Amino acid sequence: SAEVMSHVTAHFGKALDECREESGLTADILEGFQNFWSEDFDVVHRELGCALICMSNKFTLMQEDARMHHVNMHDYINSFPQGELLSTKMVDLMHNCEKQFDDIEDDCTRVVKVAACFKVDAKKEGIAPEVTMIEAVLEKY
Ligand code: BOM
Repeated sequence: SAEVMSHVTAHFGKALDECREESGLTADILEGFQNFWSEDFDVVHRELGCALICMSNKFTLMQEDARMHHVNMHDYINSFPQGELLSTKMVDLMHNCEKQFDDIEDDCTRVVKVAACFKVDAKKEGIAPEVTMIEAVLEKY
């Protein structure tokens, strides 16, 4: 559900500050990670891909090849309130997107394409949160 996704996004997004320097993702491009879900934010910057790799590595959600670690991602999502409602769906959606861009060699470029695909598909599935929903739970993490 979108409610569960708001918790996952709020928690995952806390790692952004630790990853800004090495990724080059400025506040000018993305001020807070909750804005990833905004209609007004285009998921296009290579720096965001680099940041997502760095953030994922803080929680061991990726393998060495910068592809999703399926078991760890499933467990991570399950750790949130009602996470079991979303974990299998989210892993499936992400993997489906990964397969579509598997030919892109540059890790940061590929991951931002996967993230853009995931945003579109999550909206289609009705599990994309509103920015205000994320902001309402940011203080819990
Ligand atoms: O092949 C790379 C797989 C990882 C792609 C990362 C996509 C992340 C989308 C960004 C939205 C995140 C919302 C919640 C955090 C999920 C970890």
